[in-house]
Amino acid sequence: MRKAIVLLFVASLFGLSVSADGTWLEVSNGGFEIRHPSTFAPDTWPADWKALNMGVQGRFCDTDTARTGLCGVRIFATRDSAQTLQQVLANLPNVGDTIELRYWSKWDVDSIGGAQLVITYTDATTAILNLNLPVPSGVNPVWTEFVGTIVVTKPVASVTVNVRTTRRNSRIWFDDASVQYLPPVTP
Ligand SMILES: [Ca+2]
Repeated sequence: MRKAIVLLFVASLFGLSVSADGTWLEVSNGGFEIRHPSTFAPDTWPADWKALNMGVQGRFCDTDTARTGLCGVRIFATRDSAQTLQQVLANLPNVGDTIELRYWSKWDVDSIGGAQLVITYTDATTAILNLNLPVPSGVNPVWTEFVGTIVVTKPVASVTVNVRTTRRNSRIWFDDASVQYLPPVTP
């Protein structure tokens, strides 16, 4: 029991997440608590996430962005195209597993976006789970949780998580993104 508590404490220190049953979740730095080691300015990007097509007005880790811990992330769209933080997951699920994607978000007026899970199978086909904000969304200043699941039907080559916004001048805040692989329930 004490070991579990220490593990939880260490995990929270490093921004990792542990599910209620103590298993490790698949997203690294899903709480956005760890800054990229090469960064030097206060508004640069979180570790383990790759910024794609990102405008300079995104914001990482300040009192404006955190739902839990000290940090979250805000994406400010400067173009009408997807602006994304992306992470390719290190572990792969098995055939028959259910993948559960969760994140928390709040957003500015007319934001379009959310989180997306992209599964690429070894036969080169893909399955995509989109957890988008309600549209038209208006303003939602309250942190809101989104949860979605998808079942793995074939051997998997890669799993990628994207958090993104796609409309110019929209702002979306993210925190506590997680992915869990849930094995089939045996009777
Ligand atoms: Ca956080």
